[in-house]
Amino acid sequence: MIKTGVSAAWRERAAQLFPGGVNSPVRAYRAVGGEPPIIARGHGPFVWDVDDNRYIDFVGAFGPLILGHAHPAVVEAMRTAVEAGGSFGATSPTEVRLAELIRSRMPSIERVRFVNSGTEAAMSALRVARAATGRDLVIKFDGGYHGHADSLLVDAGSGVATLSIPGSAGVPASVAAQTLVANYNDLDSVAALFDAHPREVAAVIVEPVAANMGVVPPAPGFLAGLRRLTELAGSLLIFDEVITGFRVAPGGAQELFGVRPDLTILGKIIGGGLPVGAYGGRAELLDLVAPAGPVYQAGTLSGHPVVMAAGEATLLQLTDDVYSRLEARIDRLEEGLRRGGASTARVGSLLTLFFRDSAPRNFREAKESDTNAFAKFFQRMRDAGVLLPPSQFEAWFLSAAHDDAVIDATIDAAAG
Ligand code: KE4
Repeated sequence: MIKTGVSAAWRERAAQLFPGGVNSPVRAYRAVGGEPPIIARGHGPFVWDVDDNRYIDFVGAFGPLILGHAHPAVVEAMRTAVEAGGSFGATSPTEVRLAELIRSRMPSIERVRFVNSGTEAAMSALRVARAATGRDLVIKFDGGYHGHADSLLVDAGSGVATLSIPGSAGVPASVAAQTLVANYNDLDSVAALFDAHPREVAAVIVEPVAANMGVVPPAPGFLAGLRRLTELAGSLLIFDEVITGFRVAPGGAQELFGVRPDLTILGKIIGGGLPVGAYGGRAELLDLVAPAGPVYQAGTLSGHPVVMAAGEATLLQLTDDVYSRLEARIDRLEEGLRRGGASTARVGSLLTLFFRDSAPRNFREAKESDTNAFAKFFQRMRDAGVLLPPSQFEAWFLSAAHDDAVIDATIDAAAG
């Protein structure tokens, strides 16, 4: 039986301090109901709440913890950096080493700039694209999430030629109007926007594997089609690899699908669980960024040595053997879930179980999922000691610490 007394007291204090009692909306469990846990610690594939209830964790801090919680090599690297004095406001060897590691695995990234979140990385990449092309409009995809910068919090306008409307209170209509919304896996919807706005689009920004509508893989030819359309239009192609970077393959989705973007956004795994983001790409694009060029972007704690050390330690652990183990484990999990009749979608160690007759190909189809059925499933899994991301539209994040026993326990819990 789940104990909840201590958690309730912490939730009460948090409710007096934070909007909705949380520091990020999804954590409030509004999509699944029930009271969110207050997590005290994690180790390997497990987390414990303050009532000492143990859960098999598929949240994994929403993606960074591909090695699992408190991996000894990551903890040791962080400890060393902290004991050396954790922050200097100056270039340090760790950020140089991490950037070299990133470039060695993602050769499209000739230059990179570290920032402190995926949001910062996305907004900065758009600024570079607008400076490089002298154009204002950006195309994103319905259901694509790239952080909470104003210009990326928009909803599709009523028709192809119409401009977007704000997707959040506080986003000015004038800002939303600079963003156009296409349908994922639908190249015609992208071509139509380019036709309606010739020579006005600075960039297309896309999650090469959509993971914020649940996992929706790119249809065959979709990413190559975006590469072709952007080249024809003189626009840049931006891959948001905050989730897929170093997750779905050693070189991310751009390696897995063989499509080279002009700019890449990174986050999560490259910080080993600490606050991080990065944007990178062709040298002549990044050399537009201050102090090398006219695009201003700055950050007090960018390249923070402890963050860089955690990211470096994480990437160094991500060997071919670890990726093979992740593939074998997610295969086992997906096969087990499908035995129960579920619809699943997965790429690499990202997986979503959809309460829908078949896996969706875009956000409209994803929204047809039975979210009430998901919420009931979520609570049943939680009661069985398995913590899933609290939304039908999130990915399950497997780690290298999830062994066969943990996978089998998850399958048993799902079978009910
Ligand atoms: P942050 O600003 O949250 O570091 O990164 C924003 C971001 C950018 N791009 C993609 C593809 C992302 O998935 C994210 C953030 N991911 C969500 C989970 N789907 C973070 C969880 C949360 O918002 O609490």
